[in-house]
Amino acid sequence: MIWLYQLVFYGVCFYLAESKIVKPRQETRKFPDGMLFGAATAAYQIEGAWNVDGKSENIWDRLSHQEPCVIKECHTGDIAGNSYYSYKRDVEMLRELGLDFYRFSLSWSRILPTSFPDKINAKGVQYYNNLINELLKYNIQPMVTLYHWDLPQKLQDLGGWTNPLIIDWFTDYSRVVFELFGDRVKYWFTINEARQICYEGYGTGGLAPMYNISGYAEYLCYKNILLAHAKAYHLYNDEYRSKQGGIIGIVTFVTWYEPESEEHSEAAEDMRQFDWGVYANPIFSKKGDFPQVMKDRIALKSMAQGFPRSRLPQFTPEEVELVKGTSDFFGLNHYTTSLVYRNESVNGYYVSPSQSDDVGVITYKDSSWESAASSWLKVVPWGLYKILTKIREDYDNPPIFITENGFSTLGGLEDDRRVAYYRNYLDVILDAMEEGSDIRAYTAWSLMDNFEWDNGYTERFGLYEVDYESPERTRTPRKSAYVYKEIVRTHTLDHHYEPDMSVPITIDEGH
Ligand code: PNW
Repeated sequence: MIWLYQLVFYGVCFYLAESKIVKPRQETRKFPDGMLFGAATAAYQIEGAWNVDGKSENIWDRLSHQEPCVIKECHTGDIAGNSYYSYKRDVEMLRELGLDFYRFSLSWSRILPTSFPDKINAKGVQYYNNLINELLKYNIQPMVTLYHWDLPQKLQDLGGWTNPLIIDWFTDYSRVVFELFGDRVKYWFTINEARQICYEGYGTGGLAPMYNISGYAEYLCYKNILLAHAKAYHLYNDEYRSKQGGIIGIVTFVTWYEPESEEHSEAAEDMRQFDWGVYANPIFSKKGDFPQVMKDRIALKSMAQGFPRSRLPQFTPEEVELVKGTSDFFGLNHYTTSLVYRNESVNGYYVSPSQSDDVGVITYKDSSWESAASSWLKVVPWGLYKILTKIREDYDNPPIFITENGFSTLGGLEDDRRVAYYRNYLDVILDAMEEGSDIRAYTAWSLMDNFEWDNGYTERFGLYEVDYESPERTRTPRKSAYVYKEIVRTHTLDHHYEPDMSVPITIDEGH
């Protein structure tokens, strides 16, 4: 009789596991040995020293000094995390965590104060040489972003990313950077989050330079930024790759858009294409070019609105070829998920023309989803799983570098909700890997608290807390730092590991 019960019991367990109703989440799961773990920051968010040693003004300096102030609590990046002076402590933190790499960005206006290569600022270069050499001394790979939002102000005065000349300006800057640092830097990211630069910077006014010219300016930016990226890629590929031996790609901000219900699945796909397919399709798809739905929709609307041509500029066939395939990996920044439903009618809800009107959907977050301190950041791990699956299927399973993922709080060392966020997102990364996704690297955003753009220092993303009251901007590890360290050390995800925070975090042997 017992055997019959046992048979039924195991049968039920097997059914539940197979049907994924119950996922065996309690076991400890292992990452492959070769998987790289790191943490990220960006120049303007941590460096400070905004006007010393020859650095010139960039668009975030200008914006944060504007009066009346537009940044929360009138914060600026003038001192930020003071990393221009504290970079040795930053590297020490990376060693404490036992990380394989550090993703940081270069300040264009620190290296080229005129914006152009006529003058190279030796002191700015020295800072990055010091940082890179300090990292390499401890076997930590520098992964370097050329552009993380801090455009030299002079180039903005000339139209910034809406002026096609920026394709050359960015390529010239890239050449300087490959020449200066390429002997030691083997991982390059051209552009961080073109979506935020173009759509938030020129379309909706959320980020510097805070233009509000949606339906037009961001579309100019999309084309220019893709071409600038592609030219920098080809420059590296043709002139530096063989002698320097690194890899290079772009970093795309990917939100998962889930249809509110089955009938809105086309609306959700439209939104994905307008939001990030706009960068991924030209680079990673077989056909290249902007997504067809964008080309068709914007052309149609433009005609109806009385424009003589589409507001979305076209790529020539040569440009399509130039952009296609220009990333050695998919650099993926991911934080959150939104719900979508179709809404064709503008009815005063959206101005027309605008990108929102062009895409014709409404997005929102489920009120039951757990929220971070950032209002846009809701905890939805299955969204990342769906993204990883879609990238694998749509773009022929490219190698993926997760270049950012993280959670914001209002501060405090006991950051259990950040710990849970990391564990739950890493769990779905393992799910996707088991199903064939080629994920090579994972990057926590952020190594430490930093200037969270228009939110100043109010929202905290750091594994290390920064004390903005202390002149040296003292850094203290949070619970998440202890937990991340253990994940990296063991290459294992153990949901039950509890660190002893009374023991100081120290550098393990070999780091
Ligand atoms: C990314 N949003 O930015 C950036 O790469 C980082 O510099 C930034 O600190 C980090 O994510 C955390 O925000 C975003 O409002 C900023 O949707 C805002 C949004 C998305 C990404």
